[in-house]
Amino acid sequence: MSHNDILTAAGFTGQELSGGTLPVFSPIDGTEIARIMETPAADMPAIIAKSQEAFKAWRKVPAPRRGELVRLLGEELRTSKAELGALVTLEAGKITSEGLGEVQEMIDICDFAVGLSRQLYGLTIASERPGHKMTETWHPMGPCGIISAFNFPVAVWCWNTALALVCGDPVIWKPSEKTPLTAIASMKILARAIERFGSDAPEGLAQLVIGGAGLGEALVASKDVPIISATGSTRMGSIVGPKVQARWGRPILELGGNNAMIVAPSADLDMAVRAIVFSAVGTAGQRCTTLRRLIAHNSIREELVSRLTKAYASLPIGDPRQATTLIGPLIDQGSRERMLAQIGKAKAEGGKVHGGHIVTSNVPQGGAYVEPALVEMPEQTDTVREETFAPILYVLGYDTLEEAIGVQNGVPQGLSSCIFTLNVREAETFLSATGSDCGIANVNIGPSGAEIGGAFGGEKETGGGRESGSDAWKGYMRRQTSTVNYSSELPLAQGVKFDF
Ligand code: UN1
Repeated sequence: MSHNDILTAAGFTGQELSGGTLPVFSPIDGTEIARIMETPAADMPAIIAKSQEAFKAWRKVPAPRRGELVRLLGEELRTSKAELGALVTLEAGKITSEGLGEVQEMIDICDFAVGLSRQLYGLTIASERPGHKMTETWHPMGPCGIISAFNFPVAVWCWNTALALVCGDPVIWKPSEKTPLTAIASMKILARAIERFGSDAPEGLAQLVIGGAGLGEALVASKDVPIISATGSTRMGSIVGPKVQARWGRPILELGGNNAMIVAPSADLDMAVRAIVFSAVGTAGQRCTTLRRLIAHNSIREELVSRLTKAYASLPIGDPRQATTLIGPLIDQGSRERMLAQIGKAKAEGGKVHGGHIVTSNVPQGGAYVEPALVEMPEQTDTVREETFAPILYVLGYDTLEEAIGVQNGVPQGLSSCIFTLNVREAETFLSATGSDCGIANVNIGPSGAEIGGAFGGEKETGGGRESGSDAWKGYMRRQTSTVNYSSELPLAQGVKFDF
């Protein structure tokens, strides 16, 4: 499909796509596909005030009824999956299957949140006093600001929005400046769900702001936006986190990853190779969960590298709209320059580089296409410790599992990790308190492509936030502990006497 066909199928009119100030480019060929209107920074106070108004109404709607809106959103997403998936491909450059997969991730989290809307369980707690009852209840928290990145332009919004909505919180979304069209299209899909849902949904329940960092700063600075869920670089998070905390807001941060795989001597190498290739080069290495470090036992390291270089050479690189393509473009030329610069630095540190060249033949001109790089390193250098948002896989060797776990944990980031082994002692050690220090630790599965049912996020410079499944919903609500005295006495806790 041509650029225009994709835009039209996603419901855009010519008028919406022109006359604004924010240029939008397709990474497929670098062409400008729209110039859209930006939200004036001066509008932010009114937008936040509207969200606060919406909160006053939405928190009174029973949670299962709030879940009905999310159910309808899931239904609308099912209907629009092909069109939105294609738009993700056009605007973010993801291959077709991954564009569709991203929309599926939205649908999945909607399903999860619908169930959750009837399960926002609190606790009853044994009171030490006679005739007393203690309970813990979860209440809506208030507007949730969502700052999302280009690489998962819609799924991350949906993780946050589906949970926030069932939890009783309105949302204000500031997407990446590189991917505003997928955001506008997602909001149209949500608008259709709201239309069907009816008047229980207050105006301003979900708002979108389009433009630069100033808009995000307004959300981050406002006491009226108690939750800020931000996905992006560690640099961004190191600014956002402290600012939100300084005004006693709650940051949910999902920042950089530098994800590793340990390949042990007993590993099923055929499976490991498949997992490595998908997680290192899928999404052109632009997932926060992308495999960036391969820690291979020295007895199998050479064989693994030789299998991988062969596999890498066979990967179809090109137009992400073609069904056979596995590696699409990087988001832009700047990204490609950063990749090449990091490869140069790794070389200077003693790295032996396979691949990593610019690709210009058999790809659409104007896009930033690259061969994925495999870089054998003598040790875990400064360059290896940095996250580069591109398909560079550093290969390191090890002799003992303890050493491998040390290397795995020896980076500032702590998002995802995995081990390939058939040895239960090694697997369980890796998952134990002395094993991986990451938020996600897998066995015989790569580090990327997590299901929505688990809590998603990581430690250290990854920011500590959790989104998506498990009990991540608690991050979107406030906890209230209540003690009710149904006796006719007034005993004090801890046996304190205060008679007068
Ligand atoms: C991200 O790259 O910001 O686990 C999110 C994964 C996806 C989500 C990635 N489910 O790779």
